[in-house]
Amino acid sequence: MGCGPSNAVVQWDQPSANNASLSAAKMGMIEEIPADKRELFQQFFHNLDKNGDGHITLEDSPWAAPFLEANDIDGDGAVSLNEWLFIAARKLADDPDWLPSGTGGRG
Ligand SMILES: [Ca+2]
Ligand SMILES: [Ca+2]
Repeated sequence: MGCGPSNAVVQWDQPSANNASLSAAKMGMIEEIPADKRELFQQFFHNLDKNGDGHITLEDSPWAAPFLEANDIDGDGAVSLNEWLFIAARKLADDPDWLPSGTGGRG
């Protein structure tokens, strides 16, 4: 009868093949981010990703330029969620209380 074959669920928060530009070691650092902070970082990322395509690029906003410079590990002109989480993990390793500041300036 009417059995619809629709199981296509996109799991953006799982490291997937086309988002795996980071080495296993780097992914390991991401794994070590405490769950609550990780959620916060993901939220931060998605706030910055204005067009919601899963990458921070200049298309999202002019402020993205310095963000790209600081966080674009593989130099492809976009910061993926994994890249951002890795940077965040590195910051956390230095300072366990580190939090991303300001989401796009004041005013
Ligand atoms: Ca974007
Ligand atoms: Ca990149």
